[in-house]
Amino acid sequence: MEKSRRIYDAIAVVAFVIVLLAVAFIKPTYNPNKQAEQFANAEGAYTPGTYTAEADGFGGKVALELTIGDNGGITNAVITGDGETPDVGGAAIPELANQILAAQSAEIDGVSGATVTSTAVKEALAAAIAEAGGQEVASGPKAADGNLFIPGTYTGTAKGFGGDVEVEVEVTENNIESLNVTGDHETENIGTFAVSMLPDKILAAQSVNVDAISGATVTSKAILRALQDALKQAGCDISKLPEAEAVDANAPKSEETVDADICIVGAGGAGMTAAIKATENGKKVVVLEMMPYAGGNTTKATGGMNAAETHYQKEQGIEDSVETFIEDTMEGGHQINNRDLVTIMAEKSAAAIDWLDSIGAPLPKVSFSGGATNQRIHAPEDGSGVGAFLVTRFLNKMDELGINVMYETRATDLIFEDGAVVGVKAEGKTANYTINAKAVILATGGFGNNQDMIVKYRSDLKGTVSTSAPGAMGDGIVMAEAVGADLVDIDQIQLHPTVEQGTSMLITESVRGDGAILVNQEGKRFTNELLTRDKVSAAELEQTGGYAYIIFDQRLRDGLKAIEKYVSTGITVQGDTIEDLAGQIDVDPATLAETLDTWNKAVAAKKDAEFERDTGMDNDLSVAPYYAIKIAPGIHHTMGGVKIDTKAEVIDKSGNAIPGLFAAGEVTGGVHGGNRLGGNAVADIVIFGGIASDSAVEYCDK
Ligand code: MEZ
Repeated sequence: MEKSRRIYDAIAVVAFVIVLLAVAFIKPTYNPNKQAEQFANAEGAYTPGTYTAEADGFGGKVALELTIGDNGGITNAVITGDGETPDVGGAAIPELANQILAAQSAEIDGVSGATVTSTAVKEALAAAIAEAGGQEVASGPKAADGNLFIPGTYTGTAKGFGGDVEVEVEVTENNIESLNVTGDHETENIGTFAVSMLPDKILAAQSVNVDAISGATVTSKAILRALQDALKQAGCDISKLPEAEAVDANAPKSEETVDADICIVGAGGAGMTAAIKATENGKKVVVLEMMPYAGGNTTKATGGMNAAETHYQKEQGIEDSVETFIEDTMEGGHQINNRDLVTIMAEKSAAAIDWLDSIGAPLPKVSFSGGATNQRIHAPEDGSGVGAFLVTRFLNKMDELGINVMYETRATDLIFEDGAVVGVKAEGKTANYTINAKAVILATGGFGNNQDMIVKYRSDLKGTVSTSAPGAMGDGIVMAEAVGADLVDIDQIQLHPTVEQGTSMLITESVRGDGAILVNQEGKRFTNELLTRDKVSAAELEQTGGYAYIIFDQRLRDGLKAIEKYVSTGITVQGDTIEDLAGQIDVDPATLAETLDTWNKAVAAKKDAEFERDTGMDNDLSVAPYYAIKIAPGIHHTMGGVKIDTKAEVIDKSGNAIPGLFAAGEVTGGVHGGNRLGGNAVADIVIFGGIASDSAVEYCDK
């Protein structure tokens, strides 16, 4: 008896210890059914069933199938997004599904570095939950019967492209009276257009059911989500708001004719420069723009504009010469550039900087960019992105001159009669246009956003992310070819080495020009960071995983306003110490600390024994906090295009100028050869935009 009691006691002690160990060591597993059960007990459960919704992701539609169990909680979330970048958005999908199950609501955090995919999932989730009779509506305030809203002013927020977007809406019982949208971190001249254009569409529709502003989808959708948030607070049942007006794609369009001296196709930097100059020279211009806003790829330009022998360089004691500019550009372009075009660009560059001064667009900050022997890239004083800065000023000047831009009007064909171009055919939303013009300037940009053309000319780049604006569809190249234009270097497509892959955001070369370094996943530098882009991109692709981190410090951030955008977009990792930063990016802390130490010594000695970098070494990286952005190469510039001569006349396959047809900017080939130098795109658009304009004016006067 005594013996069996002792055995009992021993078994009890062992069992107790096992239970204790189990409690201490077995991690509680996440149980969606349990969560759903808890949720079902909350007021206003979802309606059981399966709900599907989709939204635009990075590479196509992202679809969500949400299952609400019998108990009213979310029991399953299946996300598909075959077009998402595999290592970024694609990799984030399982985590996003887990977040939905854990949150049991539309409030998920998203995955940092996969912003676009996360935004799409959030959007689809909000729609699916709204359809499932989300608890927010059921348990929130309710407008009186027969009314849409509880009168008052309400504020809603949602995550946009660069940070929070806020909507303040004033409503009466059944009307949206006014709307105030703020989105200070949205991309200037892209997202900011949605901020200024969408409120009118919303007021006209009296609904959240309006189309996004094309090309500014992320910001548009954030505005609509923030509006929904505010209207729900106003007791609105969103499903009662007017549906979007059905657009009849087959509705007949009117046929309109417009007469002009010069028709400019494309309102990017080259087109706007040409329009301003031609108008100042007394010509009637019509500008066609396929997007709902101007700017094109110029809006995306960040670093600056190359120019030699400028008054800014002279005032700052920077020695440079037109000859060095030419040689750097030829060398960077693998000597296949058209030397005559390069020469005229370099020769006219200082005057172009003066012209920008004259229209209130000064670029006084001069620094280094890849492949440049001297400090030559000119940027706005505070280091903000050059493109948005110029587009704003070009638009102001065009307003002042009364230049008419026909937005959302896509040129389809050149009108070619008796061997000369005499106009353009275009399609608008409600009308087809015949633009009769004495001369036409093609300024349609490159084809970096047209996957079919990328694959046609460079199948190896299929699926590569692109920094190009949505309008970079190559239309000008196709139209010019149809009237016999010759093409040059059409397979020369530039990869920019520092592109954040989740957002396709370009991390400007100026970050390296101002002193940043690149390290691989092993925490080591692997190249001279300021070699030409083709070389740096190639070196990156050889590293583990084909990516790298760009590393900089607080001093560098303070001197370059463009960086604020990267921080507000959430793609930047910040560490109080180098070791802290290393831990966050999963790099060995001691190795990263040693890399920074070696680099700082090289900066002090002005000698980089490892990779012979000799530019962008004015400051070391020693002021905490420290920053990293994970980057890899992305398509940035299509260097080939329509063949032109030094008068920007388009050349046909027999080597003759096509009468009446001129071209400038990324639609052309020959200026940049096999690799464009950073800062030469803005030089190209301003200088050749001006040349095309002068030549077209002269042609009209003949
Ligand atoms: O000219 C460019 O493409 C450029 C300077 C880009 C950048 O890195 O900012």
